[in-house]
Amino acid sequence: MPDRPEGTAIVHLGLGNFHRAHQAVYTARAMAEHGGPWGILGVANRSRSVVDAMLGQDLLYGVVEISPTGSKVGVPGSHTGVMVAAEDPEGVVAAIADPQVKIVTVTVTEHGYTFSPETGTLDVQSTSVQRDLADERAPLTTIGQIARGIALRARTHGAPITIASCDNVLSNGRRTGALVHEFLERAGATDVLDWLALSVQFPNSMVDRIVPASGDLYNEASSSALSATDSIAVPAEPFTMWVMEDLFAAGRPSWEVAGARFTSDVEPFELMKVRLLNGTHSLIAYLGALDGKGTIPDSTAESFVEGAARAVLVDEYLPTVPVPESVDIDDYIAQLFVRWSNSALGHRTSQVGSDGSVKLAQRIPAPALAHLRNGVVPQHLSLTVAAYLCCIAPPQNFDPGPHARAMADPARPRLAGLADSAASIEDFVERVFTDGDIFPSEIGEFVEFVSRTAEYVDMIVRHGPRAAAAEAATS
Ligand code: CS2
Repeated sequence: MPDRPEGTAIVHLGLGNFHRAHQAVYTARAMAEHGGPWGILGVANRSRSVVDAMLGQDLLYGVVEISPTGSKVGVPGSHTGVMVAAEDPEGVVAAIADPQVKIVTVTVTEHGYTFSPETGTLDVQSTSVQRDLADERAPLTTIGQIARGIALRARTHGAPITIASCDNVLSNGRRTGALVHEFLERAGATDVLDWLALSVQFPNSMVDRIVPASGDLYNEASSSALSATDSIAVPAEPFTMWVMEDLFAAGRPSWEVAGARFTSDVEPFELMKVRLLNGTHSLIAYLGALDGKGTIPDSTAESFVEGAARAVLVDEYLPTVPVPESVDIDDYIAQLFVRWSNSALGHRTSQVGSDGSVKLAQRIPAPALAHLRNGVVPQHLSLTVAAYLCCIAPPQNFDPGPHARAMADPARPRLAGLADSAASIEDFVERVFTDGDIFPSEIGEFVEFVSRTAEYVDMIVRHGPRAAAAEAATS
């Protein structure tokens, strides 16, 4: 079993599987090698389940690394405490303001940043954002918690701190910094803005590891490897990557001993990952789900899905990515297909397809606009949007199947409203681009992209995803 960390210098917001199989593992290795006070206070947003289980397991759990040739279990042991933000928001603010804390890491998914996908600024239409702006005591949004914690730090001791976003949001650090700044300004906390500029760093980062949902199978594997009951084992693929800017206001663990890379220019890594991996992942999930497939490997095994994935990746995403010099792109792409085919991992299409309204905003608009401005309609990006709409807001009389129905998405009611009141599929798709609050309005101005997307929706509804993918392949 790992040694207990020497202190708690990290607060982590978002105690989900990804954090537990990624940052927690890098931090444990760094502490095993070099020691340090880098224990993690893990903050779950709402749910008690992982928190209770961790408390019952001495804060330990197994990471079950799964490859088609077998699995191995590791125990990171980097947590020193756990709590639920919704039950104790003041406690979260106090933890961020604690002078011993040097870093706040964040994995709250794209959805957790409460920004408008259309404008990229704070979503002031959201009632939780409005509430957090008006009442400084018990913030419930992540940006509100960080902003209030930072303000308390500034007004009490002023020790510097780093806020490290680890989500698949482009320029995640800079974006978080801008949202925190905007929050403090709107909340009238302008007295702390100078301190914020001087004493808080928001490094950009690219994070990567496929981490499916937990399950009994993994708990059993972990429990038998550890000879102790583990009810919250995290499954993960062997591949893992973390590239970040070395901008830490108050030091950091030596994450490089676990393979993390530090660079002054993370953007090419972010673009490569968010477009080639995540963008293509979305298309695989939506086409696969519409074809009745429950998992990403089962979907990728269908040649029409594999073909569409390759086309969107190579022909439409890749030309928009400045490939980092240190990356052999052919290897990287080959590895992606191997990772997506890891059938032992069983990553669900419903998991990757969830929250598409916020994920697609990171993945589609910039590459689509790059092609559209060159006079080219990117067929597979259009197909991605169409397949997404068929899954989340299916036209009447179209059943997208159980895997699409299992996808969670905050935009479901809004899109369903647009679908119900639309005069036709074309009218619906037009309104998604103009009133859907998913894509920047500029995309909707390219009428050929909008009408192509409507044609793909129509094709999926009438003839299924295979026919739509065949059409995209020949267009
Ligand atoms: C996936 C990601 O759910 C999704 O949208 O594309 O969670 C993906 O598995 C990770 O980003 C891999 O690092």
